[in-house]
Amino acid sequence: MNPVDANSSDSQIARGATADRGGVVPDAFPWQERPAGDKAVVWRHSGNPIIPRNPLPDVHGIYNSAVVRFGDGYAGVFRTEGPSRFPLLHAGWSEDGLEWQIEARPIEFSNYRPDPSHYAYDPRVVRIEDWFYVSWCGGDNGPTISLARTKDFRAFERLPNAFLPFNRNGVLFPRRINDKFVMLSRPSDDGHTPFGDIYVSESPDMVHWGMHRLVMRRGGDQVGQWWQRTKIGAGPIPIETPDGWLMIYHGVIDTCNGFVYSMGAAILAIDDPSKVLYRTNRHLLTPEAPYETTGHVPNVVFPCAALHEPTSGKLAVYYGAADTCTCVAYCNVSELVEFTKANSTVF
Ligand code: BMA
Repeated sequence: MNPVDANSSDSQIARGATADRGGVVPDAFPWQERPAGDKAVVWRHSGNPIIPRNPLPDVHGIYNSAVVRFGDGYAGVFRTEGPSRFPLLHAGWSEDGLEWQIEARPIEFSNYRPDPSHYAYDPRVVRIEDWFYVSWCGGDNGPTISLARTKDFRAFERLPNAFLPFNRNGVLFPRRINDKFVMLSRPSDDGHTPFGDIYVSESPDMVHWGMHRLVMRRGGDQVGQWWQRTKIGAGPIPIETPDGWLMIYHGVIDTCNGFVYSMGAAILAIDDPSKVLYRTNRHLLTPEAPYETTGHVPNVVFPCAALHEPTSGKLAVYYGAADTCTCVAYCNVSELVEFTKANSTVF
């Protein structure tokens, strides 16, 4: 079904992963200090991309992917594309969060009848109670939010799709809120959607979803900003802070030369994430590095995951660059919260 798995059955090391690991701290949390003289609230890993072009035989790109802590290290679900350009999900493993071993075969789901038309991309992964849940954009008569769960990243069980087509960027919160599972999503169309606002929905059981509410709209023209005027979508799993849920998201401007995807942040009320308390009125990271401006789709910074070390506040954000490779950027959670509060326009 997928050319990715045509030639091999063994796991393989994603080639070229980070030669530069000078800043990695001994507990193997992926981290580098902010470069001297750099005042930005978010800074790039110096060995980006951590998963470069052509990382595996018959895979020309791994990007927009999700990672979590697992055991003594990390596990993840990765978006791969080979010569068919048909996106599928592969599991992967890492000891340090930077050098990844990606399974050569796509994930096979139980409780699911494989369908060669069902594409899968832009996964997010979160641990809630005893399970790791995976949400992604699944093609099922159009893009919608698909769900699965796993305990070991080897056996994955499909759950029903959460929503009707068309929807993208399904992002679960890491715990129940008011006793309900909660998910952000972005209703869309069947193409390269030229619009999109973030909504929140709830479920008692990860199967039945409802109570859909608007969280925040695209826009910004009326308040003097354009970087998120065309569409927005939630990125990594929201992070719980004393000020609220820190939601990193992507914002898009449509230019005469196509979409430009940047990274921003918002803070949502802890007990009611449909309430936006703060929202950055400037982007945190925008395509500037060569691997972000050049690739299969130029000018894309697309965050899908973050690893958080609560004691130090270190945050490693994983993002797809130019729909071609996987990158990391760093920040400190309390600095990012303060920046978001100090540079906020809620509209
Ligand atoms: C979105 C999704 C993402 C992609 C982005 C930029 O609509 O398809 O997977 O990174 O466009 O091409």
